[in-house]
Amino acid sequence: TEGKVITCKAAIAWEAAKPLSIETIEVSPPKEGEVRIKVLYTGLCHTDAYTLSGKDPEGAFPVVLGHEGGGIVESVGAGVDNVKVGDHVVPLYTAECKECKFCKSGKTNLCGRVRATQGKGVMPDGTSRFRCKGKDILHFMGCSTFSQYTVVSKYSVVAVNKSAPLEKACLLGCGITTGYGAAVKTPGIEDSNVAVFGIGCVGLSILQGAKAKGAKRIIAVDINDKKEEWAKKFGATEFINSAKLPEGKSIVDHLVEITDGGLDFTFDATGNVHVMRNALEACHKGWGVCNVIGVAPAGAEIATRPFQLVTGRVWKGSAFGGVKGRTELPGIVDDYLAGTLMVDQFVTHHESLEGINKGFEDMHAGDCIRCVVDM
Ligand code: NAD
Ligand code: AHE
Ligand code: ZN
Repeated sequence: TEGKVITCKAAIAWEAAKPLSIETIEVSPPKEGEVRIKVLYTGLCHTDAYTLSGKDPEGAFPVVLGHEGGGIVESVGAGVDNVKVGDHVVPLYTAECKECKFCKSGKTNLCGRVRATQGKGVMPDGTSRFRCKGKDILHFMGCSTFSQYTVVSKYSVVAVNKSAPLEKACLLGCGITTGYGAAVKTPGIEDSNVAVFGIGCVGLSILQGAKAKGAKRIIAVDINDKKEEWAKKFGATEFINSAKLPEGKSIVDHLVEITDGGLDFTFDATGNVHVMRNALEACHKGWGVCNVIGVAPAGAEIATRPFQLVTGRVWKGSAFGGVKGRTELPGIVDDYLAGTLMVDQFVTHHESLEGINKGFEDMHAGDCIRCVVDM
């Protein structure tokens, strides 16, 4: 197949807010600096549903969505030396070129190399590798894992240990790494009080990371009672249903009261801007840090009284848990293999590619942490 167009199946989003269509798609060979991957499994992340809904300001159609995948390198273009044919790989929506201002700063995992074209849904040369029914189809987040074959930049892929089952390790391509990284990379979380808002795949992974770092008190907040059992399994010491507080009591007042002035660290993993405000305001005066991870719809903005910041609370955020994918993801996969990072437990639902729309329905049902699609 090397050097040839591959014809395979993909789930295409022709337009916003419509179910995906399973289509026959043509996937061109990788050009210079590109890698073609046979995608074996993909997780369904809330962000795929968000972009499909039309609420993502960068959303463009028709597109092959999906960014939480695991697969095997089928072929590589000229100048690719970081992965080879047959490697087990995870595509990276947060690329790492190791050479740009961002990568060299030592201050961020964001990379400037391919982000502009990635946001436009094309490869770094400005064109697409996908065609269907005579039309070019856009890429998504530099990954497009809802196709049996995809093409990514060499900066957007990392090889991982072959003993890791890809049907589970695919979740390290987004949800688990995003939460776990956000917690374990937070300096000073040891010995602290932490609150996590939103107990989905991301929130559970934050709980797991906070526990691994030795946080003293880990409070999980959700509006779904079913999340209590999940939260405790992943390290929460307490669970609060913020929709069931006594009349007139806000979640901020309640948290500040039970923690003697507020939390050292809070995390938003809901994407709701009102929750982001609560997460900031529940921080301890003088030093509390709120990390925003959730993704909010186009047009939504966060607000608080500036006095909240004047008095020492910090609002920050992170993408992909602050993890540098090519440098650090293999180590996280090894943690999973060593049994120090729970991954298998996140998979609550399975679907075939044909059943992918059912997977999105499962996602909204309330008892789904992650659905993994067998491509
Ligand atoms: P999810 O839907 O599985 O989990 C969200 C949880 O939030 C659910 O348990 C829900 O009941 C809860 N929730 C909803 N409203 C709430 C409220 N008002 N108060 C408290 N809890 C509430 O989603 P997920 O896959 O875990 O993703 C969480 C968010 O993180 C999404 O917005 C997603 O787009 C985003 N995300 C961001 C990154 C990043 O790199 N920054 C990566 C992955 C996902
Ligand atoms: N494209 C949107 C925002 C979407 C967004 O924030 N994406 C997160 C990852 S979500 C993964 O499930 C992210 O990493 N953002 C940083 C980046 O560089 O994309 C918008 O508002 O335009
Ligand atoms: Zn995601």
